[in-house]
Amino acid sequence: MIRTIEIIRAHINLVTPFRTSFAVELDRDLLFVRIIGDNEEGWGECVAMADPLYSSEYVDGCEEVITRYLLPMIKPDTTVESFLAEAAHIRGHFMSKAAVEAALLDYELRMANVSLATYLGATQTTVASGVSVGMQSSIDDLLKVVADYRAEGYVRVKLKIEPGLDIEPVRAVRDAFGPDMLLQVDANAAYTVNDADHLARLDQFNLLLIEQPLPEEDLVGHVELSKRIATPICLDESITSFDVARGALNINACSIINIKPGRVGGYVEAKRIHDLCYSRGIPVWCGGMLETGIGRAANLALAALPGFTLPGDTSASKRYFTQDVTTPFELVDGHIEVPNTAGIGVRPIEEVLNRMTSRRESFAVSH
Ligand code: NPQ
Ligand code: MG
Repeated sequence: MIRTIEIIRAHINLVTPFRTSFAVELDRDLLFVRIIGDNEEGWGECVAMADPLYSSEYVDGCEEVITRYLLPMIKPDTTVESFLAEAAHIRGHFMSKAAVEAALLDYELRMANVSLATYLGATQTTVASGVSVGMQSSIDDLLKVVADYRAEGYVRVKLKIEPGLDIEPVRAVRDAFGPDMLLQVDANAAYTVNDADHLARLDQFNLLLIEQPLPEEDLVGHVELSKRIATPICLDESITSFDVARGALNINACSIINIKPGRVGGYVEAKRIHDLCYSRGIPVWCGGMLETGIGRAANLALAALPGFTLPGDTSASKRYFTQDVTTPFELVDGHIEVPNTAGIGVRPIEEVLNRMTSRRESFAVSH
């Protein structure tokens, strides 16, 4: 029986500033959900940023939604299934729902002694790892950073782009690392459909894909853009649910999807999107939100499903953090091992998490 739920707020520094078209991030504001039962506990990590710059969600807002609306739904005998049925009445707030779902999943699967990977239907024991490279202050710096990641073994490179910091950096990386390196770009919605001719200049670099060139709501703009550029369009921010994914595919707004469990309301919804794409031959890959080992472990389980045929942003812990909250995930031959013990397969290292923790609140669960 579930007895207590904790909300843990913490803070972790990034090893190096991460610049995207929407922000320069130096650190990460963390929110964990901890479900405590009689014999087990379960952990979930909320992926929301401190500010609503990637999407409308932000971590203080998530804490409000979780404590005000979602935690009261949890009773001693709540299951993932019963929680999802109730939480469906709350509109939106995908990242809040995903954090609670993840904790319930970990709790339930630990009690059943089943790994999240097995539960989701994983077919791979390791996952090919890509790296997301922030914008750098010069092309020389960019080439150095990419060279370091290549030396570490990352099998795919994703460059963050924005208007004016796109063609030349991509050209430089393509020239320096050759035609065979798997290379893609992510605009985080920094363009408009009027930039179609400009974006068509990226076609010459044989990119795997361009991720989210236009705003989240502009699905129809992506349809138009897809007719004017040859580079495959992959959606990230736009895909907030199974229904949106199906619609985007039906109208040809994208030919590839970046699946982030946090963005779509959880691992169950993420699996539904995977299954849809798999049945249609649409490649998917697992995105990242600078998760600690808690969220990273669960993402690896998802990324081990058969439809994840492109390397994801599931990088090693040290890409982002000097000291991860869990035992660090490491790259071996460009791959990361999928946890195979019960639940998400990892736990926070208590003293490490305590050092980072700013606040911990406890909620009693009753009928
Ligand atoms: C993306 N992630 O694919 C996101 C964007 C992103 C790995 O590129 C704090 C929290 C900082 C979430 C920076 C990658 C972030 C963040 C970037 C998400 O679009
Ligand atoms: Mg993205």
